Amino acid sequence: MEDSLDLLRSSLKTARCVAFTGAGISAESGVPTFRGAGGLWRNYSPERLATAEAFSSDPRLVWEWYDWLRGLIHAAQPNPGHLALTEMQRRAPERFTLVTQNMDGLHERAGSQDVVKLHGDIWLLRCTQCGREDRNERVPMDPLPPLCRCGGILRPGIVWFGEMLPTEQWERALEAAQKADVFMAIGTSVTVYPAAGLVAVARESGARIAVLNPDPTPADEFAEWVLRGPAGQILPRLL
Ligand code: BJW
Ligand code: ZN
Repeated sequence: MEDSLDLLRSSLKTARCVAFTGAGISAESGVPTFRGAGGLWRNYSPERLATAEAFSSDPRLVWEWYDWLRGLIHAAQPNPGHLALTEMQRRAPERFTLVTQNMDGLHERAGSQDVVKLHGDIWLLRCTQCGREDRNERVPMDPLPPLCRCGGILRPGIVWFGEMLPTEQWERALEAAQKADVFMAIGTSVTVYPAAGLVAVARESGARIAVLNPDPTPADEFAEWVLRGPAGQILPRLL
């Protein structure tokens, strides 16, 4: 592990780098991951809560879930993993792109800039009737479901299963993956597409892959560096 860390650290000094993060980077902030031990979806089924169909059939039930999650995220703080990525970007902004699947906003709260957000933002609300989008950080939300000034029901501005990723964000992520020399998959199970496909895009475009995760992932077989452990401990050691 030490050797791997040293080699990756020295490659990062000159490489064009993409940090591709998932729920695992926020685990040490107390935000549960989706899958795996302690994952949210061991007890709650994604089909019941994370689709547009579930939302239109029972918006209040789905909102009760996200209201709970917003409360939990609101109380959380960025951890040393988020802060290390902010520092990497600060040192070489022209060579560094942060692409996240997370909707919790902890990267921004850690000071990261221009974060490419593939799965939306839990603090953005979008009207299902007029499309108006507003930032809303109220915790807890009242009433549930929240209503737009046009009377339409507001939904969280996140990407549910079966929905398209935001086009501009996806294109930025693709371009960054294609241009990367080093692509780090951090705290993600690399199972949800199309985001997970960025690892293969980067690799086919010539990037060297690093995986930072306490558990195995499907990206490990392509990886030059597999660093097993919590992101909050590994990332600061790459600085
Ligand atoms: C640590 C740690 C520590 C723990 N340190 N690590 C191609 C092939 C197959 C399927 C599809 C495909 N294309 C599309 C699909 C369907 C679907 C999909 O991918 N399904 C798969 C599950 C099979 N994809 C979609 O539907 C996407 N849309 C789409 O493709 O549109 C086109 C289309 C339109 C119409 C019809 C068909 C296609 C949209 C995907 C949206 C995902 N949204 C969610 C949020 C749900 C709502 C909510 O938030 O409640 O995004 S799902 C959920 O998973 C969330 C995450 O961003 C995403 C990824 O999860 P992530 O981040 O990897 O977390 P975990 O929990 O899986 O893993 C955590 C990891 O951390 C683990 O590995 C731990 O070991 C590790 N860890 N502690 C570091 N301290
Ligand atoms: Zn509206």
